[in-house]
Amino acid sequence: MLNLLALNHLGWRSFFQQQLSLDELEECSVARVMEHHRSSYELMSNEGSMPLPATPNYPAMTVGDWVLLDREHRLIRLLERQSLFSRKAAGSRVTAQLIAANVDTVFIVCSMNQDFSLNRIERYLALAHEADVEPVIVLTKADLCDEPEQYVEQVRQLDSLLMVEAVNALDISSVEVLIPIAFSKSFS
Ligand SMILES: Nc1nc2c(ncn2[C@@H]2O[C@H](COP(=O)(O)OP(=O)(O)O)[C@@H](O)[C@H]2O)c(=O)[nH]1
Ligand SMILES: [Mg+2]
Repeated sequence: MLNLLALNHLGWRSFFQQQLSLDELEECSVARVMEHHRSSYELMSNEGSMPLPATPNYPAMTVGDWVLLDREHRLIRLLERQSLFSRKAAGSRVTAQLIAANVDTVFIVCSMNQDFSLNRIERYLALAHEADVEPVIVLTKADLCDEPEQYVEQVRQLDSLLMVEAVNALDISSVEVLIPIAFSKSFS
């Protein structure tokens, strides 16, 4: 039987649970891919971490993926992803290189000084949208900047619904505003 409380902390959601049959809920276990090595994956489940040796017939998996395992911790199947960051592999037109799966929120960080670039923020926003991941723009060095509002306004012009936070990254009480945003998708 799945220990849902522990799994929720690993990012388990109803979206994944709905992919399991009642028998699978009773008989199997689920785990999340934490690391991807050359010949194995490192998984985390509510029983702790465990290696999964890679075999050629496995589907392509990446960090963040959820897998269904049998009692002997063998792979039954890869669960459908809620989101996926990938890029075209170098030198290949067809193979995608998987970067991370099932990310809820991505923070796009840019400092409010001469390095500030609306174009760069837009490029990252496009990647987030392509991946189906909620973007949050984090503008740093608010303490060194005369008019942080002016930068926030520029970003808002891209998309009025976009979440934008101006912070002093060196001040915990300032960065704290990001905590509820990071966890807003948990337990849903
Ligand atoms: N005062 C202040 N310093 C910061 C802030 N964010 C980063 N730094 C410092 O700036 C330096 C470069 O940090 P980094 O995060 O790479 O910022 P970047 O300049 O945008 O690349 C480091 O010494 C950080 O400690 C901030 O919000 N306020
Ligand atoms: Mg830097």
